[in-house]
Amino acid sequence: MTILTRIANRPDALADVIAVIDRDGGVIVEDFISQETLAALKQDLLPLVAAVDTGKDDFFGKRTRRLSNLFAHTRHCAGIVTHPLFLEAAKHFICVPRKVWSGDEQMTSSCDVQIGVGQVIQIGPGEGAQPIHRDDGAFMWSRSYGREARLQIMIALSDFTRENGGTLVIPGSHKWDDDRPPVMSDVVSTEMKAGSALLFLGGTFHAGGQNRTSGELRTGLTIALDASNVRQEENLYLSLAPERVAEFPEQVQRLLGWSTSGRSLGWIEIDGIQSDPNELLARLNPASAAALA
Ligand SMILES: O=C(O)CCC(=O)C(=O)O
Ligand SMILES: [Fe+2]
Repeated sequence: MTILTRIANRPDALADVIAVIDRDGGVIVEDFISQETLAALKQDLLPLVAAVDTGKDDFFGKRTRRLSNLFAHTRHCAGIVTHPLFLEAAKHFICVPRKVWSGDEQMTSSCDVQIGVGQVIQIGPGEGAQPIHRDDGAFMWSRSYGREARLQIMIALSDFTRENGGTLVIPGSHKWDDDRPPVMSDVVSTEMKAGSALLFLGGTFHAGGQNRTSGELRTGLTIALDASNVRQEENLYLSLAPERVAEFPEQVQRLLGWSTSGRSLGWIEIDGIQSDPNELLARLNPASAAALA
């Protein structure tokens, strides 16, 4: 396959969207947002993106800017996460019931979906291709589970082209086993107009593309809907005030969840950088700051 399948944004398109994602691991939905929403998102977010620093390594991109915490900056993401072609497709792939035992009773258990991350990703001229990866690698998800933990959307805020770094996708790779490596010769570029969107599974190999242009910014807005069971049982972020957490030794703070898992889960954006949340506590509690230093 050399191009991704495109589907028009119509209310009756859900079955087609699901069928193509099931087959290819990803699909382009054309005109996913209206031109008014596109303009409003750009107005709210692009000045903030311009103000953040670029990434510091090849994964985050030394010529790539990322703005997180999107719901703090704009109201226009609400219609994205509730759009039926995204939300219902996410539920279809993620909220697959399974049987669990409670005493001698076998019951059906399921999960919901929740927002796992939201980011504007702006790839600047001269940026190389990101290493090809599966985003559910952060959850240590395995293909052997036979189920998905994430459906992600990448909305084009600028046009996405092969030259400016349109997201690279390996169609069908959500069905590969854990040992099969991704290779560049299998990728296809996501080419779509501003306002259109790529939907892809957490198990689909993909990467930010190389920006070979001399002056074009490739700007995308991505949001992940994730399995809501991938979380702490007790919501300690709400039940303990940060000031209370800061009173404990750093080791306990981290056990309470104020930490990252690997480098990709549990981070908080501080000064435009995806940071260890323990840094926030360190600011509340100088003793903990000394321990971190
Ligand atoms: O910017 C893109 O097209 C994809 C970025 C990505 O996959 C990531 O940062 O995990
Ligand atoms: Fe990714």
